[in-house]
Amino acid sequence: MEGVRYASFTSFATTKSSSFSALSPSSIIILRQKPHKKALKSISHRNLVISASSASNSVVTLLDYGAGNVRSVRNAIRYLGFEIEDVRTPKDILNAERLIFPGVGAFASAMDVLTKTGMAEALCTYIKNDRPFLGICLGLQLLFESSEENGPVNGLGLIPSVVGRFNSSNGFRVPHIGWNALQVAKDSEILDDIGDHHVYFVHSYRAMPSDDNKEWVSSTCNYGDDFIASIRRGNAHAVQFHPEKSGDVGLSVLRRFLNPKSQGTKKPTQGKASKLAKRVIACLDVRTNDKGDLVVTKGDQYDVREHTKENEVRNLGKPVELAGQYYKDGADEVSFLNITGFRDFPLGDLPMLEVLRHTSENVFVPLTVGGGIRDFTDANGRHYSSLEVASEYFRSGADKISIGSDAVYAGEEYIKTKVKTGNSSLEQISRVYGNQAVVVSIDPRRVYLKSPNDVQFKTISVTKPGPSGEEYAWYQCTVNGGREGRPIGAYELAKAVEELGAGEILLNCIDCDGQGKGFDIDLIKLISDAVSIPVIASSGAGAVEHFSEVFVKTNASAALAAGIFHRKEVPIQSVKGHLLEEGIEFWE
Ligand code: 1PR
Repeated sequence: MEGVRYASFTSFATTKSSSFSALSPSSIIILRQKPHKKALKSISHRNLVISASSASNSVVTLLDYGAGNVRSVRNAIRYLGFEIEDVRTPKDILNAERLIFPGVGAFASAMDVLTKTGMAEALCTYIKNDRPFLGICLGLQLLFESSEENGPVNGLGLIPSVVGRFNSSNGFRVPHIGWNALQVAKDSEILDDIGDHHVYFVHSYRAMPSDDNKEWVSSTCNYGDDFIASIRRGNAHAVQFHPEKSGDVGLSVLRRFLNPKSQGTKKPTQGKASKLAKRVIACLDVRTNDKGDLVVTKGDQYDVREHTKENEVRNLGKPVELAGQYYKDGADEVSFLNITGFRDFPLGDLPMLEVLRHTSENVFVPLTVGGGIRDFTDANGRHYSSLEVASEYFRSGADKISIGSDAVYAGEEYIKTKVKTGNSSLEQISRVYGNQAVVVSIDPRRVYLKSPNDVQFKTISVTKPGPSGEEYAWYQCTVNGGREGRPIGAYELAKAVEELGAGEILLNCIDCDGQGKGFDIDLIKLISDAVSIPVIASSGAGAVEHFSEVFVKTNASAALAAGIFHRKEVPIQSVKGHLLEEGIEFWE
């Protein structure tokens, strides 16, 4: 994950891979069909395993230089039936049968560790000797001459060109997060199943195609500019996207690299470049119920208790099972919100970490987890920083973490002092893991006003007047699961957290939560026009039309729903089918 920064680059991973016999059966996966208007009901789902592949040698060498979470890559490799051996010395690189390099961290720190340990030289020799190599994300960028990321910083120098930052001045949101299609430039073999399917990107820096590097470029993608999505020369491959997070199509890329001989010769497919797809996200609010079980629950304007005599916590299923189901149904991402995290200590919440570990073994799209990310001192006086809490979530399989209450306090402080202290959870985590890994979850409540001058916060002229005919409203941020209103508006908070390093905003709305009457378009328009980072519209989805409405009327990058999916009222595939009919691009 390019842009992910880690505090310590000192040691190589020492984890030994689990034994091959314990692995899930290797598989060939049929790609999901593009939804067709006439065949929406029979859209095929993920993970249709049709036969086992058997590579002659099932060992993959993984270059994990200890800089962060490559758990998803490990999970995907194991899911495909391969055993992992970690690189410990440069010699392990030279002796590898096939090498995967999932680059994580910032360019400069990665180059520093590769150079100091002799891995840089070994990598160059290995690739020059045409040995099977697959670089992922930063693992692609490091092959280039240099990068502008905190630089210029020299790279491995194998491919001409400088890695630069996306230009956000032309309205494109940076980081580039989400599903995009590729323009396949030449036969790359590992991309043979991609065609028009989208793959998942998350990055702020990219290399551009030029005459100097054209013999390397196997595909490009367009996001404001055309940038290099993959390279191939002989047995050297590298991809800017994340195959381990791109669902079936991503697994097919990995499988074709790991076991090229098992494939028949296939004509390279010509993918057509297209816009960044709108994402559909399934959200699971989880908490422990009164019996002590971790359950998926769902609120009605944040009230998750049944209105019965027993007043039980609403129980809509088991977190790992439901997340797995949503992945199979085609969710572009899955989010877990530990909704009692604000009062319980999440690292004491081992079941939640277990949920992440188990989910990430079988769910190959991005996983976000939120709830309770803040500094904490336990009963024994041991202090845990928010960074430690987040790190534990990342180690357990999260790709992004989401901060609620703590981001509100940080935003208030920043607006008051205009000083970035660097100490807030938001700043610390984005500095170490990159801003693309940090989502801020905002829980606003609509407050109607007679006049826009009644508050010091940004107000809107509402589409539907309030209960007493009010024509204006502001959106007051809350903390602690909506229990406490704070003196800051959603607009002010969104702008502040963008400056503090948030990579994305999850925009809930307490008034609309669980109501099924549609997203709060006024709110989502207000916020998605105010910031240049992606905004996820949340709360209120009740029908497929609500998804197209929010994408047509606002600049939201993604739409999230919970209740309609949990209660099986609207399957994810119906949402996608509807978006297709409406001409709204989503991944396929
Ligand atoms: O403050 O950092 O500990 O984070 C707590 C997190 O838990 C926040 O992200 C906050 O939104 C969430 N949360 C806290 N209490 C509740 C609750 O429901 N009582 N859930 C809660 C909020 C909101 C949505 C929901 C959508 C879609 N859930 O994410 O899934 O509104 O629902 P719908 O499609 O059914 O309308 P911290």
